[in-house]
Amino acid sequence: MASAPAILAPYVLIRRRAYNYRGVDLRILAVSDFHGQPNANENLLKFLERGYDCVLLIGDLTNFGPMSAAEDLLNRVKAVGAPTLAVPGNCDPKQILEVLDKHGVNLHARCVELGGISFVGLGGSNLTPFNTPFELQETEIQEELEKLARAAGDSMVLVTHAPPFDTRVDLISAGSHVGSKSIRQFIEQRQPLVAICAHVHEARNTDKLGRTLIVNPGPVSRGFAAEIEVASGVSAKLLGP
Ligand SMILES: [Mn+2]
Repeated sequence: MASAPAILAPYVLIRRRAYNYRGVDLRILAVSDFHGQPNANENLLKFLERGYDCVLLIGDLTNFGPMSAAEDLLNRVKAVGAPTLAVPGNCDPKQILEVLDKHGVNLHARCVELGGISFVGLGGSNLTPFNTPFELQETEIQEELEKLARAAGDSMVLVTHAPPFDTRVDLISAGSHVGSKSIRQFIEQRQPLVAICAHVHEARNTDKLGRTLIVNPGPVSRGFAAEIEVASGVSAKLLGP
C-alpha cells in the first residue's frame, strides 16, 4: 500500500480547516481524457482556479503518447499546488506509470489516504476492439481491486478509467454498454462513497449503484470536468463550458 507523499499533509489540513465551517471535508476536481488536444490543459487550469483539495486525473492523459505530454501536464498541475492523483487510460502507453511515479501522483493499482479518504485506483480499461496500449482482462481487474480494497478504510473513493458495466456512464452512441463487469461487481459489493470513471466520452453523466454515486465527468478536451464533495454525504456536479 502506498501512502500520500508527506509534503501533501499540511496543505490538506489547512484546506480542511478552511472548509469545515461549511461541513465539507474534501472537495475534489475530476478530469479525464486529454487525448493530446491542445486546449485540454488550458481547460484544466481554468477549473483549478476554483480551488480544490484534491485533483484526480482519470486517464488518457496522452493520445498514445508521447510521454512529454504527460510531463507537461503534470508540471502545470504541480505549479498550481493542489494534491494530485492519477491513473492511466487505455490510450496511454504503459511507460506513463514511470512518469506518474516520478511526479509522486501514481494511483494505478494503489490505495492512497488523503483527507481521511482511501482512494483506490486502477487505470487502463477492460478489453476493447481497438487493441489499445493499456487493457486488462476482467479477471485481472477483479483480482487487483479485491487486493486494493483490503488496504482501504471505510471511506473509499474508487478511481478507474473504465466505467462500471450497464450504467448511464458506459453507454456508447451505437447503443451498447462497454464498461467493466468486474468494476460494477466491485462497486455493488464494496459500496464505495463514490466511483469516478471516464473512457466513454459520450456518456458524461452520473448514476447510482446501491448507495454508491457514479460520476463520469466527460472529456476535459471538450471543456468538461466534475466537482465532487465528500462530507457526511457525497455530491457531484458536472462542470462544462
Ligand atoms: Mn479511454
